[in-house]
Amino acid sequence: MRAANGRGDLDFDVVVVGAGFAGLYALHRLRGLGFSTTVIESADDVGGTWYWNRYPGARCDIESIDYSYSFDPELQAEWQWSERYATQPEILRYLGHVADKHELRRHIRFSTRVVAATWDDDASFWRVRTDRADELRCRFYVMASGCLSLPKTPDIEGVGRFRGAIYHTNRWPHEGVDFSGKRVAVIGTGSSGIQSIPLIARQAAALTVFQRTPNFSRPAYNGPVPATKKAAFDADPAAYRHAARWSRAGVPAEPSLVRVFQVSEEERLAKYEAAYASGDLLALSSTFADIGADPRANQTVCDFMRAKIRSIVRDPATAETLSPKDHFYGTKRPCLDTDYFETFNLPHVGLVDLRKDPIRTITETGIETASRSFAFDAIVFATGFDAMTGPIVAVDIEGRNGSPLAPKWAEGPRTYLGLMTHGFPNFFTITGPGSPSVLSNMVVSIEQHIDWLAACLVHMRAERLDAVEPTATAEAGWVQHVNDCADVTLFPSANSWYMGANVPGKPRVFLPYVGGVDRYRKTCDEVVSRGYLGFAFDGPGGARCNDGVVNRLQLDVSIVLELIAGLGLPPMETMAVADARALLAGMAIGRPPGPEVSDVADGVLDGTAGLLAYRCYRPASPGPHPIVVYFHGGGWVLGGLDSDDPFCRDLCVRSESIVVSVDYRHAPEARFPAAVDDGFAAVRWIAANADALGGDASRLAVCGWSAGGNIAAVVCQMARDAGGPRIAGQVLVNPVTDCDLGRESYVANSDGYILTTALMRWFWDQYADPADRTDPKASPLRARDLSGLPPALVVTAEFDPLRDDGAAYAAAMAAAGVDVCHLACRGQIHTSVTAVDMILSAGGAREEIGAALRRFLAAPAPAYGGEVVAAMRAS
Ligand code: N01
Repeated sequence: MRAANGRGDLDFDVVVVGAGFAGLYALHRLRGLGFSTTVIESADDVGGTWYWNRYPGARCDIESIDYSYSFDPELQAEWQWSERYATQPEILRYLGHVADKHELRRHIRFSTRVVAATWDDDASFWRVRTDRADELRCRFYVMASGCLSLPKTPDIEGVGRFRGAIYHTNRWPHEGVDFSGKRVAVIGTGSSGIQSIPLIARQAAALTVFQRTPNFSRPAYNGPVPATKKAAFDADPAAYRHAARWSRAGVPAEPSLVRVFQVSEEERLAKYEAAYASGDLLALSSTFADIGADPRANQTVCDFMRAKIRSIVRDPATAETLSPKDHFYGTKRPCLDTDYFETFNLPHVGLVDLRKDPIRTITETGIETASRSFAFDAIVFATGFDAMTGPIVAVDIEGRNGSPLAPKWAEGPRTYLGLMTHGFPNFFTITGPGSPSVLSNMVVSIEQHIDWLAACLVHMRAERLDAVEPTATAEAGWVQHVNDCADVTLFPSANSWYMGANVPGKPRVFLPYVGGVDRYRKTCDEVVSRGYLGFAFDGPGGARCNDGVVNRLQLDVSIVLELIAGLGLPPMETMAVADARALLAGMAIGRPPGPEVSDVADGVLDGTAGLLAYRCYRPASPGPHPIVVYFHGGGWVLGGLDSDDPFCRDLCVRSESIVVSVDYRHAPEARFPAAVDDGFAAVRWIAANADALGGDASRLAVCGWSAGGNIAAVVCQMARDAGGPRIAGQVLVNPVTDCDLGRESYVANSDGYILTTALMRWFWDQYADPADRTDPKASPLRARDLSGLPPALVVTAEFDPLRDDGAAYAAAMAAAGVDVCHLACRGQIHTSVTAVDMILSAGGAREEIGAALRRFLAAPAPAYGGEVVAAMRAS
């Protein structure tokens, strides 16, 4: 057979591995577009995961209306699901029906396994070898081999010795198993164990469940397809599918913007009860916006779920054993069940806690734990999979220059968009690592990937291109982005298969992309609209590459920017000053309040032209404490004691210092140099009155953000020139250090990141006459001498017009011999660091700031925030 695309004698344009949901759709779609395509499948029929996982109770846990193809309107209309959550046989029938309807089977090589795939660099094609000793040459090699298709080898001693029957949930006998009258062991309590245990218990004479980690599970409340769901779908299937494609998890749902502690406990519990009663897998984790990221918020769900377990399981000790305590809700995949916990009330069902009584060995007749010996007729392994990367690296794949894939991924998968990997042209992974995949409704993600792939192939055919490959830059950027996104969530804290933690020796890397189906789809579309950003093409049509990195902003920063853009606010610089101040104050309403501190007291101090208000935050530990004098941001025009209150609390806790926030006079009412003169007067007053504040004047630092950073920098210069007070350190967060608005960052980041270049110009106009702006008290970068200044931490943000201001000042101070640390925050904007508990990805920067202040002030490190995570990890 001659391929339709490109040069050379190819057998196929495309070889696809796997005939599950992904392989079947890929085959249909690509053939429909005129690409000669074959599928290689190791099973003897279609179905993929639904072919293999035939254990009792196997069914989907995303509602069947959602967990089904959208590409064929006729199929949607003709196929009616019999249950809300269809059983494995029904889903398998569905896939068989799809294969028949679209005449796919004759293009599938069943009972054939791909063992190797090698890229031929000279001819730009893949040689795909199978266990039938044949070789297929194809332009494109697509692994649609599933994320959970390679069973984990049970790492338990003595498996081979057992003389009874052994079953694996993921390789269940087609003829079924009758456990009647049998003594049965089940090892493993993930989704497969939790679905099968109640049904095995119904048959078996005795069932013993061997549990290593208890899992969060709740009732599926399965039954007929809910009328409301069906009505929503039938009313407009296309609109319904569109909503799914642009949703967070591939199922239509509105994300919550409310945080757990914004509502009363009563309201919170009512929401949890409603989510629990819904029988919807995704409902509970999406009740509040911060469940996936905030340990304390998540604990409320864990507590709720543990109470449910206690209310079902009659024996308190058994209930305790079944209650998950070592991971946050959702960080290991939660389950939906039918009578799972109820099963442990049955007299013939026992539970062994392997944490307390580990398996020593499997014997000829049963299982021996540290303290007991059990006899069984059958052992069921529900021990899971080598997820996501396992099925891919199981094939011997060699890319450019004969480089194998497995070593490249030895420290964790490296992909661009979860679709491709550098050095392996024309090799695609459907729902591969680095894509939403297992965190989403798989069918939606599968269709999205295949549609993207199909469009890419059509593009290449039109442009006469033979080879496509992501660049090293694009891939490195994506890997970073995937990790950055995971790091603001609680996922990395769990020993889950998402982290590769279930397979001994597998690197601990979060495998899927947590940014959401909608954001991911937007990203993939953006890559195409930017000329296939980050992909290099080659072929008779020429070589081309628009190299670059997509999604350079941190995930939570993007979300905040989108929310703000959605408000449609007018630019501040077009407003009257009073209106701009009111707007800023209004935007602070409802934000997270910041951590609790021991004491907050307002007072007044002597400024240069009268009294100034201040707010003093005290830590809980006994004093006297070091003191941090803080100057808020707001372009010398906006802000006050309230505007930066959460950040001051955060500073107080992290630095274990008294923080005194000073309400210096604002422009335009009090123009330059009122703000800096007030700042210096405040530092003098605070140093002189340190005792009364409970502080230690000999350990005093300054900190400021934005225009406040400008004031802090100038105050350090003034104190140096005046011979005191002695300032032990300065922390300048995104400071204004110069009046030159022509720096590169003012151009590159002029708009779109909250602080704009136009707004900075407006601030300067309010604050200082042009003639005054070059005064070092306005532009501290212009000071003739920067030597002798206190040690400094300068924090800058990548997407801030002021980025180069801070960088230039850090460099100039360092050149003058000052001890300077410059912390450049990747993917952050001007407002990130001060957005406490909102921009979680800036938490590391806040910790660095606390550490710098402790260093300057020689205070010991405090316990902060992550202690719940630490406790979880320790347990
Ligand atoms: O596998 P798992 P699964 N000794 O890895 C335990 C999807 N799925 O097949 O947690 C003792 O979740 C292991 O213990 P621990 C779904 O995405 C969906 O159940 O590692 N125990 C764990 O309890 C799911 O998440 C559905 O400490 C050992 C269990 O075995 C994914 O597939 C249905 C052990 C394995 O749980 C995997 O689920 C089924 C040992 N040596 C699956 N090794 C739907 O409803 C492992 N364990 C759609």
